[in-house]
Amino acid sequence: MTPTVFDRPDTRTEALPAEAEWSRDTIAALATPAGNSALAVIRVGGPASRRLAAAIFGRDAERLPERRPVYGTYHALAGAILDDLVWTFLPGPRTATGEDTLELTPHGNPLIVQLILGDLFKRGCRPAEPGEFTRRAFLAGRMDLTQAEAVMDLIHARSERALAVARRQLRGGLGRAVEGLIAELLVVLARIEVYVDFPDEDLPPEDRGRVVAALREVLRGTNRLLATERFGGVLRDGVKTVLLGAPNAGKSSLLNALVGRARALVSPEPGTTRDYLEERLQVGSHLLRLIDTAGLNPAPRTVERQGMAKTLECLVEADLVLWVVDASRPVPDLDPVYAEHLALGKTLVVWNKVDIGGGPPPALPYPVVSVSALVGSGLEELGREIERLVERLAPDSTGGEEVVVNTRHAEALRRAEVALGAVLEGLTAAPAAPIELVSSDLRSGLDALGEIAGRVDNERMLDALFAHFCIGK
Ligand SMILES: Nc1nc2c(ncn2[C@@H]2O[C@H](COP(=O)(O)OP(=O)(O)OP(=O)(O)O)[C@@H](O)[C@H]2O)c(=O)[nH]1
Ligand SMILES: [Mg+2]
Repeated sequence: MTPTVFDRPDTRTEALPAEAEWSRDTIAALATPAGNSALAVIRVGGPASRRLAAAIFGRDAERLPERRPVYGTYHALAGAILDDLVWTFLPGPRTATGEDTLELTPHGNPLIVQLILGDLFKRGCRPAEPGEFTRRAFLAGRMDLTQAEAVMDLIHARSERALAVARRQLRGGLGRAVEGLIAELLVVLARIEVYVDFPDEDLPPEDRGRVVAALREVLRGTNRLLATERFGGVLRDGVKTVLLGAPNAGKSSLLNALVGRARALVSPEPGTTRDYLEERLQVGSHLLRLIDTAGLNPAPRTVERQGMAKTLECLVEADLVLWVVDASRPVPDLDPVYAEHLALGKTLVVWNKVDIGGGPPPALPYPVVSVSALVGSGLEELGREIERLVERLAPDSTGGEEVVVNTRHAEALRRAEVALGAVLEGLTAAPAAPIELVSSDLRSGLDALGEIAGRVDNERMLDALFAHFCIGK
């Protein structure tokens, strides 16, 4: 018996009619920040866009200039002139949302913007919800959910590296990776489903072998994706970098030297920094959250002890540790409580005070960079070394384009993993689990993966997701 290829219906298209009903109104919003600026951008989207453009600019709706900017005068419904501006009419379906779209670029005065928006609402537009334009693009099948999320990542990215990853995701990198796994699982499902209707027949050994091998492959794939979650956090929030070391080693001086101003208190007295403090800075293509901490005193007083407890909290969550060591003094022993968090791939020794320092850097298992926080020497080298280490936190992108998952994707991947693990167990147990059970677990795994790209129609999930967007996007 040859298994037939089982093709799941695409729930996206099934969901469309109802959604189209919901999105039939024409929406309008300011797409640029509120405030005074040279120009502002107002976006109008929906079926009334053509009629609106014609009415506002006194044109024939059937002979509207399309896809090119036109200079015109905005006439409000009441007859007043609101601004001279450039407008562009984009007929659907070849637009971001698939709908007719009108873009207005008035002067960037909040009053003008308010008057124009007020007029548009009087003419029957509705204020757009946050992310509603992108949501319409998603519902129109213009992009999958990972791409919609990438739009927001692109807007909020705070480092070049985060931008690059968002751009790749917008191009569909992550979507393709997940679709690849789904395609493999569909073949597996097809092989299994054939036997659901024939309860007396068991899965032949060669089929079972192939199915098990394919499942293991998919599980490896989900694992690879899950391993990128941490780097996703690094891209989103910055690299949590902790300055660690003995009192007076020069941690605060180094923070100041790196951020280029006297942010932290510095003094020859040990124990100056009591509470940790954080500063953001760009290093190469990365954003660093640099955290200065209380020095590690082997014999601390009460307040110092409290400070050191906070240091430990920071250390546990650190992506990167800069262990600052005073070069003019013997290398201090690190308390094992702290030392155990200095993992090899994420620790850098900063051999500070080389301007007065004695010998060469000691032989330590970590890379060492010689600097003088006071004079400002060695900082470029330190930056390069930091960048090299951060890049090592990036997931291994061999064998394909780099993709990075966010918390929502990871949560779905973990559910897929559990379901597929159950499938594997069911197939390899003796006696094997009933094929209906195996197939039902497999479908749960497929559903979980489908959620990543938004194949599953889940109104509440979409509401929650798009609520984080900006209005006008
Ligand atoms: N010569 C020299 N002195 C330095 C250098 N870096 C820091 N110092 C001095 O070392 C002393 C301590 O510097 P801090 O930056 O306060 O050291 P810290 O590690 O933050 O110390 P705590 O906050 O007490 O843990 C100050 O007097 C600094 O001026 C350096 O590169 N060369
Ligand atoms: Mg300090």
